[in-house]
Amino acid sequence: MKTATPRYDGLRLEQFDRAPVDEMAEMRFAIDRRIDELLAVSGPLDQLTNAMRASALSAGKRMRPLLLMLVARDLGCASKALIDVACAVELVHAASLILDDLPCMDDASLRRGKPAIHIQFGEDVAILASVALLSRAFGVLSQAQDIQPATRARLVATLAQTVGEQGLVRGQFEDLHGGARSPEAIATTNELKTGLLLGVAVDMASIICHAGDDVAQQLRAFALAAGQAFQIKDDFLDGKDSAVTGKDTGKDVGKATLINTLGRDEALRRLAACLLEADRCLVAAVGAKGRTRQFVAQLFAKEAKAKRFAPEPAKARDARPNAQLAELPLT
Ligand code: GRG
Repeated sequence: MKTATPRYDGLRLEQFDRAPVDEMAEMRFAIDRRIDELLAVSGPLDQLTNAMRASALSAGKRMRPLLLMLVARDLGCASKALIDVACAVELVHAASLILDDLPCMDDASLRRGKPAIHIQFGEDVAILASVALLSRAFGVLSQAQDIQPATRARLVATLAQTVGEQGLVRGQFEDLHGGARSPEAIATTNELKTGLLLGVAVDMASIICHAGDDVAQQLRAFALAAGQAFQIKDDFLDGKDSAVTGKDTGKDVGKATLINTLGRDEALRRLAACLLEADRCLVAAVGAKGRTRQFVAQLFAKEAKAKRFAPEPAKARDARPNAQLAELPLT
């Protein structure tokens, strides 16, 4: 029996009083500029440094650091530590993408519209660059300014747990070695390899901003649900033209993904249900007018426009993002 697709009202962009596209563009710019500084050339400008910089500074969405900074903003917090902590999370993400693309893992040749790092610099340099980026991330965190030592230690421990044996690494291991498995097992893998890094971004915002336990829990639940939705969206991109996605096409053929296991319609239904849950938790944590909510709405604007995704009366379905928002690189 077919289940009805849940409606996700958080996707109606027009409900926000102002489209702070400049504010988000400024945040992105500040993140890129700070990563550029954090990876400044200290020794010779050799292939290792070039590979680290090419990976971290190439044209990604900066979703994780933006999430951290937007959640902090929604919590009314403007700590000077935020930008460095946000960049540390992005460095971990960059390190993970390098490893993910290696021939022994996903064997991808295209990333963010450019040859993968191992194609540009060789496998040996790619692995070393990944380890160096990971190490740099923890170094940045350990030196974050304007933050109590105990808080800093908590941030380091939280990120270490997220990356390690029970975190991203476990998720990648399951992805490579888990074989055919149930939708629930696939969702668990997705949570480990994608959700946890979004989760840690909002956890770190909660820690720095001294959010109460209830709010922190709702924010984490939001991030994990959004992570599930995002991984399904990412899986859908696998079938799209690489000129549009900047990634290889067809890497998921024969892989245990929710689309391959459940079919496209049911996967889309799950995506909508996860977004609905993410939105409910986010609104419960920081209210309906937050910037994070708008960011999520932008990320999923294309899905919101898909008729099958949110079958509802034409009037309520008018979810066209304004022209400025549509310009953001959100593929
Ligand atoms: C030791 C850091 C480390 C990791 C080891 C390789 C590995 C374990 C994990 C890989 C996990 C991985 C790559 C998951 C995919 C997550 C995902 C959906 C990536 C795409 O994220 P976007 O769309 O990418 O935010 P951009 O390019 O916009 O940054």
